[in-house]
Amino acid sequence: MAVFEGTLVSTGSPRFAIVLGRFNDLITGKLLEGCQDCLKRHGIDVNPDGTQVDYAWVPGSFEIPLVARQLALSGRYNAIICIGALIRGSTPHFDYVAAEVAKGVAAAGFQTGVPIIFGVLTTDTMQQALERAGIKANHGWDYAMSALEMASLMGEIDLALGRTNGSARLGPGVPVSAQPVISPDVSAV
Ligand code: INI
Repeated sequence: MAVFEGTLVSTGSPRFAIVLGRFNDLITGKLLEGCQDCLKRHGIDVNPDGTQVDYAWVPGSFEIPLVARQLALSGRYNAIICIGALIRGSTPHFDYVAAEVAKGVAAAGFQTGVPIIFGVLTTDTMQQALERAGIKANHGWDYAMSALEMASLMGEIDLALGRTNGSARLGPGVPVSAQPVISPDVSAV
């Protein structure tokens, strides 16, 4: 029998997409910086003009699952990282959005077989969000680590099951236009 375990060292040239909510972009921008820092220090080229990371900005967390699923269906990515920041207000809005984004991100992963990382902060206050987006720690780093590990793990499992050639999980016939989905904001980061 086997033990499957992902590594954090990128073999081959894995591709990632990062889906980001603009809502509370003071927070999501900082999470993105942490995420990019981690990917870069693990040998990933995070340049939006490069070949390894594409970026998609959405209005708010509620829109994240749809775009993550669409990107996953392309067959182009080894993992997708979803970044959002939900901060509780004085109405139930937060709860509705939080529930849907969590379910939607999970469903997108199940439906497509692509690891989709849930990097949506849900906090009661802006202070709590700031603490998790750079003041005390930056969870963007953790999201990137999870993406690296899951991309590697899925490649390893595929290889063992004889599905594909492992690290190149995505075979030929990648259907998407080769153009990355880029918002102008990202190139300034
Ligand atoms: N979206 C967020 O990402 N964070 C929030 O805190 C938030 N709040 O509080 O309203 C939020 N709302 C917008 C929502 O995600 C959708 O973009 C909007 O409802 C349009 O569908």
